Amino acid sequence: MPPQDAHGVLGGFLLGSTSGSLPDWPCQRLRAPVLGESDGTWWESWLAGGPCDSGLAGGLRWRRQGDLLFGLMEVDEVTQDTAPGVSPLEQAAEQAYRQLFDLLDRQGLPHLWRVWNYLPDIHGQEAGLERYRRFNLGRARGFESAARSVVGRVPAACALGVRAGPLSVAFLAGPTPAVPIENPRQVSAFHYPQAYGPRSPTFSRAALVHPPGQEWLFISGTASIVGHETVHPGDVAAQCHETVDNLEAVIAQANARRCSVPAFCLGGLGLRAYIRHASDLGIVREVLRERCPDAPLLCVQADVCREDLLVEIEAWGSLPC
Ligand code: 3EB
Repeated sequence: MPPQDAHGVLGGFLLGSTSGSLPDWPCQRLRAPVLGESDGTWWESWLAGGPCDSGLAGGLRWRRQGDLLFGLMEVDEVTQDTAPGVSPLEQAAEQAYRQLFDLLDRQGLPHLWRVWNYLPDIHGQEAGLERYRRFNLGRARGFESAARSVVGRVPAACALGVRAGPLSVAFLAGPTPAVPIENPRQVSAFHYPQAYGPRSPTFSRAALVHPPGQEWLFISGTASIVGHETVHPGDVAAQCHETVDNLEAVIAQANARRCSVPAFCLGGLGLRAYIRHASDLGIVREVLRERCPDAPLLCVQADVCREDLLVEIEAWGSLPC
């Protein structure tokens, strides 16, 4: 059953299988198997805590409570009328981000805090380029057409391959800039060399954001990358340890910039792990049980955006401030 709240739900996610109908709030549906949960279905929602405004604009569904906005844009690639030399996915990504930024401007909430990107067949080829790289081309163009920077002040994000469905982009935005956080162990993704595609991915390693009286930390999808290179190819346990080292490095950077009195720590964050091979679930859980036994963990089967990455972990936490 979709979660309900007396004051309403701002938006959220449905992961795994469902036969029922979708709720009336914007719900990002991930066609990705939930691993190790008994009925294979997982709901997550952002509670609104008060009356919401909502709307539908050019296929983008949104809901707003106070100065917090959740939106969901799903773009069917097959209905794309593409310009010459632009692939359908690239066009879909550009369109999704254009509409997203249009909405932010209309709502007077210009700051994009966190984006969740999902697409089918992420490693497939489209017009001679891997689809994830096509997505990066379209995303970067969407940022630029809305006069947003593609380096530095960019949101926290994830981008994963799922089994089916449209290009799906969900987001949270607010009235204040996010404080972007980078990882000193890694080259910033927006500065990845051309070897990873003609346009770099547009995300920061984490973002600190400040709803009234609170400080939220969004850590982007984090993987076994040091510098710009994948380390420990083929070794899921070692990739998991390296990923946790990266998460800890990002948390340390975030803590140096935080305003809350208590510090963020890994055990106090909620984790979502994307696992390429469902058969690796046991190993991933074992490493995470050893490194951060207190952190709530949801595991999902999905394709991480480099073929040699076996696992990716994202995190979210909140403190009073
Ligand atoms: C990486 O560190 C792994 O394209 O939005 C992580 C988080 C990754 C976000 C994105 C990609 C994205 O490069 C992949």
